[in-house]
Amino acid sequence: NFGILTLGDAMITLNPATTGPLRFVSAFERKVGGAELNFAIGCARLGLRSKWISRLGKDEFGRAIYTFVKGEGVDMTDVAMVEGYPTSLNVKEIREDGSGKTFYYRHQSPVLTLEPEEIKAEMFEGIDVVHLTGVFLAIHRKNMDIVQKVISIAKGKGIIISFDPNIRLKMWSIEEARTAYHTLFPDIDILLTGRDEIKSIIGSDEEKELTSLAERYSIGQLVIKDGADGSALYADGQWLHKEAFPVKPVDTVGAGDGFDAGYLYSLLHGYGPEQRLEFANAVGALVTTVSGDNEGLPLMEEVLSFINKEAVVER
Ligand code: KDG
Repeated sequence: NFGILTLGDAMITLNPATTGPLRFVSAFERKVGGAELNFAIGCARLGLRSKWISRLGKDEFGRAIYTFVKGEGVDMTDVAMVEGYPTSLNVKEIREDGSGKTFYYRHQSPVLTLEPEEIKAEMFEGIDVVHLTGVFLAIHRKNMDIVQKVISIAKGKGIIISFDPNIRLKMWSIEEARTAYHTLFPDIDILLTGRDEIKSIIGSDEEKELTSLAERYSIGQLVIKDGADGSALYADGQWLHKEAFPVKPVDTVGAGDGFDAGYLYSLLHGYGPEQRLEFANAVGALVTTVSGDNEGLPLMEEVLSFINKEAVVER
């Protein structure tokens, strides 16, 4: 079986019980979130060996996340619980159309205790893809050193490097984000990014500009996530588009993480370019049909029956 590795912060997500502006919401459901963690869970549900490097607070919320993630079958060998840093918190606001806003309480994130020296070659055993995202980079400037250590070990072992900018302008400025992304682009094999996101990074989402980004940095696969408009891939000198599956979204948060998991799963399993986009679109679409950042991440059989429009026997 194939193995993927990612690293990043986890959060307790407080999901509003009602839609509308947060200041009028008085009841919440306690859930779990974090972009890289959602991705790791998505990979595990699809059946990949999924490893997540992280730090959690040594507190009740940290314990809740630990148990939940372990239950999802994610390899947590390199997740430690640390004193003095509370587990991060994310309070969500959800509007009637499923779109959302995020309010972070993560200024003292436990991942701040992670040091580059703790990243060791043996953590990469059996790993085929390393998936990094901009959220981890946005937490603290020093995380760039950790990411570069990860990349240098991975490259030495011939591991594929995948990157999702996952821009979070509540956590850093567009200028800081751009500088960090451009530092990493030369090392990236697969770039998975949202259309609006890449537009804010390079100033355009025109095919010509996107092509020259991929060519300039030798990014072998540039994947554009376009939500309800599907997705596109630039690889081997060609563009390919795939339409989205029509769904009624209830919560779009986490769909991009699911898409990434679906794309990398299908790549590792030898799917062709069009099938990769179709599979990733399906995973992303399914995520939006369930409330929560990762509850909608599908099992393999759910993706297949969704794509093949099979009737599911419920009782
Ligand atoms: O991609 C989904 C994540 O954004 C969510 O689970 C939590 O905002 C979050 C983050 O920064 O990881």
